[in-house]
Amino acid sequence: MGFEQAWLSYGVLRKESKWRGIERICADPASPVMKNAVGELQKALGTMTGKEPVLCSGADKEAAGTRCIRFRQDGEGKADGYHVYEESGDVVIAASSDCGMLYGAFELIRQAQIGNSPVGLDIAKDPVMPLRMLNHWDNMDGSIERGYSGNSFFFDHDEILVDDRTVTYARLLASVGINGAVINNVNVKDAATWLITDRYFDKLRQLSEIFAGYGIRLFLSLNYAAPVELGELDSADPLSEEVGKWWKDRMKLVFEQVPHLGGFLIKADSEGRPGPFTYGRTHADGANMLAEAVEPYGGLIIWRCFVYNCKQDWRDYKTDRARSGYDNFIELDGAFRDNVILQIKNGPMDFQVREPVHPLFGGLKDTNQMLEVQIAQEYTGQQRHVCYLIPMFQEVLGFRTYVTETDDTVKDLVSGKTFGHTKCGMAAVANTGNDENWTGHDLAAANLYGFGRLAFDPSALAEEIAREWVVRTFGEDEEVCEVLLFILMNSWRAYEMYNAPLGIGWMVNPNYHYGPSVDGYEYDRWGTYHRADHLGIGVDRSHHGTGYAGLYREPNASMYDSPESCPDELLLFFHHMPYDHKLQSGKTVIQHIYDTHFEGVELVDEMVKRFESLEGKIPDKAYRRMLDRFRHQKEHAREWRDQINTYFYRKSGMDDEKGRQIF
Ligand code: GCW
Repeated sequence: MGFEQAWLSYGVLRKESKWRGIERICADPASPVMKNAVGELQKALGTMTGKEPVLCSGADKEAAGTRCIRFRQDGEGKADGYHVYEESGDVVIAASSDCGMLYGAFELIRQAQIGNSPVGLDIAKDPVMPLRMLNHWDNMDGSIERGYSGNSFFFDHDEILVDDRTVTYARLLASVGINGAVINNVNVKDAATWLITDRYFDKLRQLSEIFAGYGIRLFLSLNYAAPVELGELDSADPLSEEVGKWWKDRMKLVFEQVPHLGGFLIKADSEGRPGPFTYGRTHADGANMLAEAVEPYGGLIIWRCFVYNCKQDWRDYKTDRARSGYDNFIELDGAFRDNVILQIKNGPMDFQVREPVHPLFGGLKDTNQMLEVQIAQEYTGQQRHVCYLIPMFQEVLGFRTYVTETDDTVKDLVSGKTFGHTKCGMAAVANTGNDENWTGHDLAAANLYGFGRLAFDPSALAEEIAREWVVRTFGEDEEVCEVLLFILMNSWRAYEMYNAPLGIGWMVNPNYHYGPSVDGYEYDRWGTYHRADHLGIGVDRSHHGTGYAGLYREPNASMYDSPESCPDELLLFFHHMPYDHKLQSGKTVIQHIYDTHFEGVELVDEMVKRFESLEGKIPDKAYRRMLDRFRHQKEHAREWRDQINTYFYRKSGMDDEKGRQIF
């Protein structure tokens, strides 16, 4: 299938643009990364100005008055940081590493695209998070778990694909500073277990070299039971000497064959995946054994904390899925080797439209940690509804954990500021596939773009990121920009309004997680209940209930523990409340449910109305694709509104004070 260039599809610059005067690039690119840095500038400026800058040697200073882009080695600079500035008409990219030079080159391209002049340019940036990763849930048969943009462009029929699309993918990632990618699903089964065997080494090496040329390290998801499933051992006990040796030998081979490999991501003892529990061992035992095996090659073991009992009884009010990540890992704080990173989802449940921040953030003190978010919109409209998630991620990053007196936010923790960790960062479950536009919904590309920008620089504002993405993708038309910004910036709020109310989550159809089903998960085994009856709704996670609120540090614990101080948006996550309880907003719970569901639909109607005014102003193909999705969203938002409102109207017997139609 063909593919588009997303935000790297360059438009023509205005006549008076000062970038037009840059006729040369002075460099002697030796490494693949430097070659790409130069090549990207040539390609971009060539397309934008209609005249490709000539490459001449860095030693070649005089070329009769023409302006150039130059590279300058900067011994002082932080790894992968850059400084781009104007110097007597020329533009200089200064960095201490090749990767910094590449990021600097993409910074220039960005500046040109968003209409800024090279004259007086002076921007210096260091990546704030050391690891900025995508996690693909791609299966080797070509399907994608929770994929909403077609099939995998990494795998098909158990083979690895390496082609033009791979290169464009790497360019897109590097252009926003992403420096790691896990290409296969964390649920490692069948052929994927064989990725660490000679069946796949050649293709993996090719792929990793393309990635490395763009400063991206290739990672793989690992099957914890590989020694058994590959038929070589009877056990995967992490404390068995034989098992340890098997992994050491295996990793020696893997890293010899795929030298650019960064390491492995592991989902163990989670949702039926194998792990150390089988042998009565801990997560630390399992992770440390693997970490020891990859340590000689500088490899990392990224171990997921998404561990919970998925065979719960809905009648059981004591077991709390929200607690389980914390309960499973907190005792192990300090027990992991230095090249292990724990990867923690943003919330304690599973990527709902609203959740509190995971209490392991601020719980753990002595362990490398990474934040996992999901830009694949599993629970946020599956890339058929628009839902720009960067504002949500920003709230998560800004959350104060109180683990220390200052520098205690999630952002501080995962950027290494709080405890001086260097192995940390942020990962996003990817939203890409082989659709022409990469992300199914054209507007979902803003999440891919935004994730990279945010991980590089978490202080960037969600709205600024969105504006930049719009301009880079659709050009500088003010009206287009205004309309798409309105849509993006209201989209998460709108989705939350017509979704499950007040932080309760989960009112979706089981398995595929799309569309409303209030009781879909209520009598199931997954630990995801709303506990609604005719008097009230919500899960008591206070000290009267599961005690989950107490897992936070003060003052967060007390704030969540009391319904008086718990923020409205999370009230039903933490408390079981009567329908006539008055929220801080002054509305009752039931009236809030009715109002937000009606207003959410109205907001979507407004978004769609404004979108329709863009016909003819954005490329027709993209317009049609989006229009299709917006029409569906409009209808589907009504389905959400009516199912939720009707359910609670029938349960509570309470009228809408505004007398609107509820069935
Ligand atoms: O939310 C759940 C998803 C699973 C996923 C799991 C996980 C990859 O529904 O599809 O498995 O989370 O994060 O491991």
